[in-house]
Amino acid sequence: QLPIESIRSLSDTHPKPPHIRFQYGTAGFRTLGSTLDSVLFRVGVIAGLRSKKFDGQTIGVMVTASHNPEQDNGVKIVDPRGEMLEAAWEAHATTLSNAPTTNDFLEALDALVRTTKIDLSKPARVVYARDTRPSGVALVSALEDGLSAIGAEGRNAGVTTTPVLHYLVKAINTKDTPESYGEDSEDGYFQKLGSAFQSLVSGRQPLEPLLVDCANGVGALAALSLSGCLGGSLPLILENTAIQSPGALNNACGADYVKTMQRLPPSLADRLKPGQRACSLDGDADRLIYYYLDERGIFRLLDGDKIAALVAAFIVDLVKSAGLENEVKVGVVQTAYANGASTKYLSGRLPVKCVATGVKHLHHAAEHFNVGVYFEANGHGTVLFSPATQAKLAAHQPSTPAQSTALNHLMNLTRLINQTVGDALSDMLLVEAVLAHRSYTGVEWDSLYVDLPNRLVKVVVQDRNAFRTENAERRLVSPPALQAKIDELVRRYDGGRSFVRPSGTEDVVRVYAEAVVRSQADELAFRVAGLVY
Ligand code: NG1
Ligand code: ZN
Repeated sequence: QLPIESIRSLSDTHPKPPHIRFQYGTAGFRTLGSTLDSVLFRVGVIAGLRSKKFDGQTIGVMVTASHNPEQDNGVKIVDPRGEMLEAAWEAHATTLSNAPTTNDFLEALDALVRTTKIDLSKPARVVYARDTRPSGVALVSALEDGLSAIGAEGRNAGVTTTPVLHYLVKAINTKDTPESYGEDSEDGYFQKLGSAFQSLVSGRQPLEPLLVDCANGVGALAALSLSGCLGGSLPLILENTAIQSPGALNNACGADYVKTMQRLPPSLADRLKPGQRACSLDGDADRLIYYYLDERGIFRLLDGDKIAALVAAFIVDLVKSAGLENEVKVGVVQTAYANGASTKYLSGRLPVKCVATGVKHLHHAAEHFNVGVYFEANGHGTVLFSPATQAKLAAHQPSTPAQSTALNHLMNLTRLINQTVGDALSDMLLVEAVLAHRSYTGVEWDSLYVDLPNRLVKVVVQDRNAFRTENAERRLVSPPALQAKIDELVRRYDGGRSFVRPSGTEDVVRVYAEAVVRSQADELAFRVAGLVY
């Protein structure tokens, strides 16, 4: 039986605001923080039920709105293996969050328990965390009310990054098992990353200091803890660490700003010396964008596609050096936003798959490779080593010292890389390890291929649901005839490519365009936007 009275009395203190429709989208619930009280309460109850469904395994809840402005907030649920919530439950979460009254909420809960056959006598455990947004404090206490309403045991992981929360979920659920993922604490995670990184770079030329733009968010705290676990192997210069300054979060800084504006955060203008590497995290530290100033002081972007190219080529070489090239196949997963030049570069070397936007899709596609490298152009991604591949690495008997070294590096990569979700800090160490091995500066890395100039614009439309796509979102099927008009325009641009899709996180339609010449990419984007409007 559902604890109806306890849910009822607490639910009444977290009423759903009328006239707002919530949606569990690609990044969970995400909107103005001040409207999310009832959603957090209900997510607490849902997470408790989800845990019961998994026989008391721990479920994660992360309170964040990532790269969005400070006044926004959001919440997402993490499944027992540290992965995103299963799609069917996204729909349940949407339904439950929109029940107008407490009675409707109780009825919907009852229906969920029956249709998904939840055994309510099972225990429920939930670990939760938040980013540095001021609205997070009250939202966490609404979440805690939801947990106590359903009788779930809560563990507060405090203020930390999204990927740390994912890690904790997996570490807690594998604790004391042969698959143990590591110690279930933030410090345990950073120790694990730090030791894998130090093994990977030991004996190499020491790395030049790296400038890290922390977006004035939780990444500032995490990067500081991490740097304490690196044993001086990588000096970090932390910038934009003002987590207490109202309005500073993601404001004119952070990975999303740098990628979208294709420019340096103004706050770094006097900080970055030509040739020096720098990177930006986003507000919950799961996205990473690199950049540098060339010898003329011109800003050069090293985005998620460049990270994928750097990392995939490195892993392919290690696999070959370890004598495993016939047994371990490396593949790359991208979305339509990947720069055309990156797709060309990669597909000449490896299998490359294109999937719909959203980490979930990339992650699932990457699981089909022995080693799946996935990065969104915006800097969100990671590398997955399949369980069979990890077993193969562990069992492989190297026949030369060179094979043994390469094998060791591969094993350290499996420890350095967060296998549950993209992590800006783990990815940063990955990039730095590859640069150290290759003796690359930003310039050499950048020259793997030359990006096609591109432009991404948002268009506010009456109804973004009128826009439906096919072929991994590269073509529109509706509104009718619009795709034919886009095709007609694209044909007129040298190296032109453009596509239109509805955003899953904002009430807009996105238009992407690229072409051989900068001005043409801009023009194409704005003309396609004109067709959409
Ligand atoms: P939408 O709003 O669906 O385009 C954005 C990003 C995605 C992904 C999600 C989740 C772009 C063009 N889109 O999705 O890649 O990161 O947010 O955060 O960058
Ligand atoms: Zn993020």
